[in-house]
Amino acid sequence: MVNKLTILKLGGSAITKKSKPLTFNSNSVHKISKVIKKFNEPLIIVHGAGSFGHYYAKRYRISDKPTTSTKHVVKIRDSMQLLNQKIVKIFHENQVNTFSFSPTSMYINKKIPNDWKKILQKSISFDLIPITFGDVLLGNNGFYIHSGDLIVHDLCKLLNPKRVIFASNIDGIYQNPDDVSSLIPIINNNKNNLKFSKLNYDVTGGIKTKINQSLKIANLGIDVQITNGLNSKTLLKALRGEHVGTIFVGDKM
Ligand code: IP8
Repeated sequence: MVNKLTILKLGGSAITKKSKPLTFNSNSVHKISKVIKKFNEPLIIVHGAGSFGHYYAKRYRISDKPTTSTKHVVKIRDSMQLLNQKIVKIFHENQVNTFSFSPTSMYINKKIPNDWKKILQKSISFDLIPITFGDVLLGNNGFYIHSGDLIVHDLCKLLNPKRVIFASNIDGIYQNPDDVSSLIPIINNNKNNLKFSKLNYDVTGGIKTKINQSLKIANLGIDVQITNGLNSKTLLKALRGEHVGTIFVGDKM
């Protein structure tokens, strides 16, 4: 069962309106849930924070340094739980049965303990889709932001899925983001055919992180596909293993 598993990361840009604080994209989540309904294979979903958690993380300037402020922690946690509830509610309305886990319950000392392998596999064997999300976690120096992308990487180490899909609001990785014809179809990790320095991206943007995480997962021997979660057709194709967007070919280093 395990190697049939797909992990889907729903980026914040596919589930919230990123430019408007605390604004949920219910239309998009309805469409995504209909795609998932058609995909009858073992699945785990991790979702991002979008204009919910990231709004507060930026406002309180704790995106990359821990906080000890209870007010900050409460605001972020509340916003992420609210976002998760909104997503799960729409999934359930569309008969996509999920089982939601808070990352605070999954992590001990920045790791997901092995026992979670059984818990997740068992949930999947009951035809449930485990769902979790980027959140604020307790570390040694206070609470810190833990991205859903890192959770995907940790789940890959634990469960060795056959494929990871990152669905956001872009069709894939472009050599030049202003030129739609420059989409990179395949990134072969070992051949290092991706030259970061040549990519015309703002290094502080989310794409650079996405590329780094995708490379790390591909290094575990798992294929990673970047696709557009706002496009139902390509999302379903990606889930079914058809080549859309950009594929990072899994290859153990
Ligand atoms: O959107 C970030 O998760 P991401 C989590 O997956 C918070 O990077 C709370 C900002």
